[in-house]
Amino acid sequence: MIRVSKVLALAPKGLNKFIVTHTRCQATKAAANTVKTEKSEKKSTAKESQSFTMNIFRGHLQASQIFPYPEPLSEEQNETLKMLVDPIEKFFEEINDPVKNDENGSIDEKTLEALWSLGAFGLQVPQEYGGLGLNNTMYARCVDIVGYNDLGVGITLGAHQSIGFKGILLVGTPEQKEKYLPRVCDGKFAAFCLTEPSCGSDAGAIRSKAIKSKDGSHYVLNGSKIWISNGGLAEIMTVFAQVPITDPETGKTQDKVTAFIVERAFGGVSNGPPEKKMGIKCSNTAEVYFEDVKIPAENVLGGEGQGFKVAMNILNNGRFGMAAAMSGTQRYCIKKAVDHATQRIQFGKTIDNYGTIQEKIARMCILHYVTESLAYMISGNMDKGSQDYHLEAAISKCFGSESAWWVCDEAIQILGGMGYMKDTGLERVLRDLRIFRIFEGTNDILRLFVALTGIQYAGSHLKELQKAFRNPTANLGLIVEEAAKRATRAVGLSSPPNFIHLVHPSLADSATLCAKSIESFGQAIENSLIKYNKTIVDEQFVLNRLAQAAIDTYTMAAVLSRATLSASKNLPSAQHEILMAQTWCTEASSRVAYNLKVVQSGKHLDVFTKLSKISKNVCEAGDVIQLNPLGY
Ligand code: MYA
Repeated sequence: MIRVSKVLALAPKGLNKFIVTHTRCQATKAAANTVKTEKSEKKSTAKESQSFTMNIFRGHLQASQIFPYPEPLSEEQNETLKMLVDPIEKFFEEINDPVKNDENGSIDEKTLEALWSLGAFGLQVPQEYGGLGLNNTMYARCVDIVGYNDLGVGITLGAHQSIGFKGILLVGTPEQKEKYLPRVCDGKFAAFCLTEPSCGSDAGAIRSKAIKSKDGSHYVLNGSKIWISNGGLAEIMTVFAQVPITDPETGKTQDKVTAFIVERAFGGVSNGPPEKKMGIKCSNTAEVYFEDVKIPAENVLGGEGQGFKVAMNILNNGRFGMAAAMSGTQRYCIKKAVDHATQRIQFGKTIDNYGTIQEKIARMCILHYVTESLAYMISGNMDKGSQDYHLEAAISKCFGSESAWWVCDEAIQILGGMGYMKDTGLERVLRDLRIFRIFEGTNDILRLFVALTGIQYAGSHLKELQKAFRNPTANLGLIVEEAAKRATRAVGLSSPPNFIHLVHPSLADSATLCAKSIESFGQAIENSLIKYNKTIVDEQFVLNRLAQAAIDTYTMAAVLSRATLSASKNLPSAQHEILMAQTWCTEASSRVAYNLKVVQSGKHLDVFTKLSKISKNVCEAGDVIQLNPLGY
């Protein structure tokens, strides 16, 4: 169960009173003018975030990570990347065989060796440690190619560097980097060992335990992990375990998750056989066991008791890579579908002439465009030093994995019977894709994460308002600003956060739709907070729809930014991109409006109650309730 640990406590009554009083008595224009002069007085204690998504929970537009669309590569970096793209593509054309990998359930030595010698296992490791030193954008481009060609190989690469040793890169000490990074670039596989039978989505529920020796020189680790990608291959692992830690002030001892760098060579590390899976079969997935493993104290990663944060950091940091891979996979599926649709003649015409197929192809291409825009927007922002990208990264993982699933499914539909045949290649991709909605944080958990983190942010702002009312003279600016906002909203004169000046003129209407979504989203969040207060954390039917509205709103902003950049550069694809962005914004904004209506309408809330009851009935019975119409 997700907890929102920070206080969401609001004063709904106080807030309501405030809304009523101020909407009645304020002249909107005068109030708005006062806001401008008083703004400087505003004292904010809530942590301000640069994240677009976080801010829409307050109904604010924070465009600094949206406009302009990031272009973080220098000329030199572009050149380096181009030199790398060719050999990677050549590797997939000439050496790697995804069909053979899938059938064998492994990648042969020659293929792995080719990947090691390309430097593909150390893409982001600084050159001083033997890696290629790529930034996130360059990494995204490489992963995009991998996703196009072979997701199983992608997982072998990704489990190694996106999560396996990422902790060392992010929070390792200079000594840890010095010792381990050269090895993980030179033939030693890494793995990320978090999941246990008792700990899937609930990452804090780890049972593996590490006890510190009396002299403090080492820890002894016992426990086991399941479904570890590269678990049977890894020599170096990031392992999470509970460590009993005594608070020097209270003397109380508590288990706290701690991250360790564990070498197989320490002894006591073993693994089970490779798991038999639906897809990504060539990647190795295994249980890993730790029996009295002696870990030197200097192998604690990120500080004793800091393991949960280290794990979240690693996962947050790598999620954009998933979107980049999913973008490549979608491109592969689209290519297959288009090749077929433009050649297959039915009823006297190639099938791409029919509206049904046209709608499928257009929607596939738009989903791909959105996914690609997210992946490179997030990696670009990270490269520019952004720290506030967690919600966006989670969104990109959900969006990319769901889009890829849908795009692959539609590609199979376009190919008809041919799509269902193994030889066409889409059947393998569909199997490979299924796990992407599950691992690295299930999409369901990530949606709740997005909704609750955003709500917490909005809640902290409302709490600040509540505080401001206790001392109105000292907080006049904040109060007047809020009053003006509410007053204009109440009389229907509110102006949504306007950003048409940031987009290409042909996208002005789409930007207005996005802006309206931001405004009504902020309002819906506030209403939900006032209605549910702290119990919002238990309203998952509502939270999922709020998360969906956040996803739609962020994706609108991302494509508006990218299409604007393409238009400003006069790219040959600009008009096509504008078409896709316009179409996406029209449909996404309608979905936002619908989802926000749903969470605020009694009729729909009643549907949630009914759905919950249906599920409870069935779960109590352990099976569907009704007999079939024949009664036996
Ligand atoms: S690896 C295993 C994947 N497992 C997961 O991802 C676990 C999912 N669970 C979670 O993320 C958390 O437990 C949730 C937190 C979200 C449920 N960022 O009380 P809390 C802070 C930053 O709410 P919980 C795999 O699958 C929070 O603010 N901070 O915690 C390998 C609070 O802070 P404070 C966060 O109830 C697959 C504290 O933590 C985050 O447990 C192989 C406690 O919060 C966050 N996200 O709920 C893939 N969450 O104490 C290969 C919480 O300060 C890779 N917090 O208030 C391939 C990739 C490359 C692709 C290549 C292919 C070609």
